Amino acid sequence: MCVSTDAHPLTDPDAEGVDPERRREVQERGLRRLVRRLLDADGVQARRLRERGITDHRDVSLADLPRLPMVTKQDLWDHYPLGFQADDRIVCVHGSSGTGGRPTLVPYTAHDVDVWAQVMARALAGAGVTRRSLIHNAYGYGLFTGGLGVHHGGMRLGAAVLPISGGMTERQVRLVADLRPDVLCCTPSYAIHLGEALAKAGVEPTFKVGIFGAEPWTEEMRGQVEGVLGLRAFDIYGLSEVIGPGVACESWDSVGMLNVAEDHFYVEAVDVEGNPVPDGTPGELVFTTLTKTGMPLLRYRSGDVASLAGPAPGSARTLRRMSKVLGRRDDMLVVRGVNVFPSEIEAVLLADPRVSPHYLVVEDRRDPARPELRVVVESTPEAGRELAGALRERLGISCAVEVVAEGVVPRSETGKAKRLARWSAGQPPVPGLT
Ligand code: DLL
Repeated sequence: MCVSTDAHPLTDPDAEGVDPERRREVQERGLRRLVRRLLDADGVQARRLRERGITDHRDVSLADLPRLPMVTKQDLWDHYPLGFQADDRIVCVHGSSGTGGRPTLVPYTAHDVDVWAQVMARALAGAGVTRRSLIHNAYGYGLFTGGLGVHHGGMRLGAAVLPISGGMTERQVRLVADLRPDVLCCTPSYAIHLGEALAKAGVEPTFKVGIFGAEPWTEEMRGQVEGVLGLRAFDIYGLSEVIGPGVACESWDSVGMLNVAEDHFYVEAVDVEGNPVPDGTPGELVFTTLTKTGMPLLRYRSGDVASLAGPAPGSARTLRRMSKVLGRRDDMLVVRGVNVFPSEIEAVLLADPRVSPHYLVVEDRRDPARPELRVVVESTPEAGRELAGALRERLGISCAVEVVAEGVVPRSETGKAKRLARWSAGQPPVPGLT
């Protein structure tokens, strides 16, 4: 096994390292081909384009993008199951379980799977994975894109992939001891869980790097993951609608931001009205899939809030970068008129070493006239009192800190961690909360 820490090879120099002006030309051609595919498919997106007077792909340029129509998750739900499919050469379907049990399904052509393998191979290589690596892939395999996304990319890179998937932690501990993998891929919350299980079993972690995503996590959480597993933790971002993991990923030289694979996924950041925000200002990410064929999307509103920036100075990668995701637009809590992202709460909690990384933010709206923000932590009563002060200072509103015993906050062995519960009636989201 071998992780590369001192070289940061570009697996795709023509795409990752090209002069941005030249990339823009490639993107522009990609945009025109996309518009042609959409008009030919004659679906919802074609109708909206025609309504805006666009009947020929040669009419559009990148500069026109802000006035082109957008697609939302609601549109995908309204045309469930496969109303946005634009090609009949489908080889697989993935998706996300989504809120309210409504899945979003995404059909892929062989070409799309090839693009996916390519961007995932890039992402893994940027984090130091080599063809001599063994990847312990504990993202779930199935409809969820995490498991198979890493699988495709790892194999494309020539690394070995252990498709352990999520859950059955005892078996995972056993295989870490027996196979000594150097790369861990899973959600950041499962990384902590696995790290704790390894410590409990007296097994020394063997990982050099970890590539974690699929849920929001802060710099403080990164510190915890690196501490418990003794590895370097990288953030990877993606969403099923666009391709899955691999839309953007940190590399050794990306200075805390994620390189966007913008030759395939053109990114914009917009405000609530859909107007562009300047680099450095948080906005909702909007993606245009320049090369996808199975379910191509023009200006898909992701719901994820992050800021954009140019390439890292001095890096061989010339790609635009995105910050870590601050949260989802619809996860933003508005409590007594103040906007709060759960990630801001996490930053305060995990800055205190007495607090376990397992926590839950509860938006208690049982009395609609007096909504309350409550934070359930596993810690000491003394730390709980101090946290209440620190949270008031950071957020500008007071919230109740509820201290519970270790193990009370529900853990997720598979899937994404649940960090936010909205409580308007019925059973408490954590046992014992009144
Ligand atoms: O979560 C794809 C993925 C798998 C990404 C493995 C990274 C690693 P979905 O299930 O469709 O796809 O969920 C997409 O998850 O819109 C974000 O809200 C959230 N998300 C994904 N990665 C991150 C991240 C996969 N690194 C939704 N940070 C997205 C914060 C993330 N949120």
